[in-house]
Formats: sequence, C-alpha cells, structure tokens
Amino acid sequence: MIYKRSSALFAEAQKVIPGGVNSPVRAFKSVGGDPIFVKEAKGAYLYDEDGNQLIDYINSWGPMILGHAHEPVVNAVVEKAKKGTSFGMPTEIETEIASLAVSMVPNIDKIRFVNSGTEACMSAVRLARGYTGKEKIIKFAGCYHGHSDSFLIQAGSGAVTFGSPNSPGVTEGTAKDTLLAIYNDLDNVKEIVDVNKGKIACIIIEPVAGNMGCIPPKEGFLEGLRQICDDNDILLIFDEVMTGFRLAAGGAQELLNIDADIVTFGKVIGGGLPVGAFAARNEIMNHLAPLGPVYQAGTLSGNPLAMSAGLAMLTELNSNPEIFLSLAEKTAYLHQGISEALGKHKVTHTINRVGSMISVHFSETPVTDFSSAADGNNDTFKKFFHGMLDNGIYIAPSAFETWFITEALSYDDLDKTIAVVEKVAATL
Ligand code: HOZ
Repeated sequence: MIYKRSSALFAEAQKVIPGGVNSPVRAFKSVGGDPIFVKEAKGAYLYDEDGNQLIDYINSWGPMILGHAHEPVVNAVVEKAKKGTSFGMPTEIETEIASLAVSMVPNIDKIRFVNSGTEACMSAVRLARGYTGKEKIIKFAGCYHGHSDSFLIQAGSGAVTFGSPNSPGVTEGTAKDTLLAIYNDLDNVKEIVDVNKGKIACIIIEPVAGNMGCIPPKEGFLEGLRQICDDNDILLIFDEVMTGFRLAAGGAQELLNIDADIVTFGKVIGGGLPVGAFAARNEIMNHLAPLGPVYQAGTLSGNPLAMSAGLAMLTELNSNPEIFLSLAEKTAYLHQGISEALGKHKVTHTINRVGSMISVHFSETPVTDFSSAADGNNDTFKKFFHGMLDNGIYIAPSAFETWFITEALSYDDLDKTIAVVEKVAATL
C-alpha cells in the first residue's frame, strides 16, 4: 500500500504540532514509520488520505463499538448541532443520558459528565480524597488513567512507548502520594496498605487492564481488592473508560460481578465525541460541588452534541444486549484464527482476551502484569504491525495497547484479517 500523502501531511504537521500529533501514541514511534492520516471512516473501515481502505481494530481506541459514522449517532449529533452547540447552561438531554447510564450501571446513583477519561479519573480521585479525608492513592504499574499528574507514575499506554512512564513535570510532592502496586498481585497491595495504614484514600484500577495490552484480572484479584478496601476504609475506583458499556451494559462491574465505589467512563459513553464521566452512590457523589465541598467544573461538560452522541449510543446498547454476546463471539473467533495462523508458522505468542478487548503479545510466558507485558518481543511486534498495515489491517501502533472489536466487523472481515496474519506470520 502507498502512504505518500500521509507522509507528506505528517511532515507538514510536524512543523506546527509537537511530533506532528495531538496524542503521542499516534506518531508510530514505537513501531517506526509515518502515521496514517485518516480522511474518513464508515462501519469497520478507515479510508486514508492516499485512498487506501483499512480494516480498523482500534476504533478510536474503543468508542466506535457499533462502527464508524454509525447513523443513529451521526443523525443525533447533526440534529442537535442545528439547535446550538454549547450553552454552559443545563439542558434536558443531560438528565436523559444520566438516567439511562444510572439504570445500566450497577451500584451508582448519580453521574457527573466531563470531557475526557483523564478528567473523569482526575476528578474521581479528588472526590475520593475529599470524601475520605486521606491523601495517598494506589495505582498499578502499567495501568493508564489519563495524563493527570498523579497517574503518570509507571503509566501504561504511550507513556511506556516513549520511555517516560514517570513524566518529568510531575512534582515529587505529587508523586509521593501515588503508591505503585503490581497488577494481579494481592499480597503486594496488602503490604502497601499495611505500611500506609490510615493514609490511603483510594485504589484506582482498570478492572480489565487495557493499556499494557489487554490483561484480565486473575481469579479472586478484584474480590481481594474489594475486601482490602472494605477492611481499611479505602474507596475502590474502577477506571471503566475502556470497559464501560463495552464488556456488558454495566461494564466490568456487571461482567465480573464486583461493585466499585466510584466508576469512571469515557469512550463508548461519548459515542465518539469527547466525553468522560464519573459515578458513585449518593453518599459519595453528594460531596461534589454544588452539593458538597469537592470542586469540579467545566464549560463544555454536558455539552449537547456530546450528550446526544452518547445518548444515541447507550440507547442502542441498552435495547440490544445481544450485541455484547455477538462482540465477544467475534473476538473469540478472531482469537482462535490468529492463534492458529501464528501457530502454523511457529511464532511464539500469547493472546489475551476479555469480551471485545484482545491483544497479541510475542511472548513465551503468560502476560499478567506490566513486567510480563514488557517482556514481549518488540522487534517481532514491529514487523507484525507493518506487515498487517501493508495488507490493509490497522492495529494499535504499540504492543502496549489493546485492539477494540466493533460490531460493524463481518466474519468476512475477520477471515480476511486471519489470512493476513498467516501471510505475515510466514515473514516473522
Ligand atoms: N491513550 C490512548 C491509548 N490508550 C491513545 C489515545 C490517542 O492517541 O488517541
């Protein structure tokens, strides 16, 4: 495939945008080469500036669960836009989507909308600190909760790719309040809690990790965290920015049958527009301004375009719960096909999958945490990535990311993808 125009556009972009991108992973630094510039997208396909059609396994990093330019979402946004795009005043649609979200997600009474997953997680931690009166937080190495200062300590996603999981610019004062734990290691968490008795406000976790590839929680791990939190007056925050409204209507809480105290959202809840949200029971949410003392605000929060996209998306998911089953079946089919194709050519690999989230690791051992994810062979990943791209398949340009399956993918698309994997596997 030819990517001449994308490369030319990238060269222009680099003159006026740092690194030519507005979010680092997009720059292809971890796989080499120039990023693809998208012209448009429909259903399961991207169309780039050179006229190539690509099957998309990123789907805007999750939100396009029903495919790109999904008609009910597009129509809702277009109709809303004709009536004004932002007021900084309350609108009825905010209550509509809030009521729907509260009815879909377990264990929440109220939800506050913000503009991104970063904002949602940052605000959730502030709320947890305000509610408990404690300052320290526990996060897990390789989990990514957006780019707010407290989370850029051994963060996953682009932070790993660029070798700066601990970002310069985060002050020592901030960093000291973030305690780092090992994903899937309950004893490690217990030890940290024991050493910091009475000081920890919350444990924040991706219940299924998605920013070091896809890493499922081991059996009993989340239940163990729940117990530790209950025993120590610590709030458990599930970052469901990736898993929310994707793994089930009620997200990972529903699928894994564990209640968190605060849940954060992004991606699907915005239907592809910039939206985040955080939610909890009344007793916690009522600590937020204007009811309580914990401040959080935003002119574009609850923006009518974003709310209309999110409402259209959630309405469809809520009325067709079989979508989650269908997504999981497609992902399992892909898993098996990829595994057989790589196996035929004796390519060492591990595939992780939960629902419609999947990642391929060129690794001999199970990938269960950040250090096992980092053990994967990145040279093989690079070759695999470019082989797939040259054959019209777009996967995440980093081994530390998850592929997100969309319902718009047909079994023909999946078969085509598996055939490409087999072709590429022969070259690895
Ligand atoms: N942090 C996102 C992946 N986990 C990437 C966001 C983007 O580049 O759009």
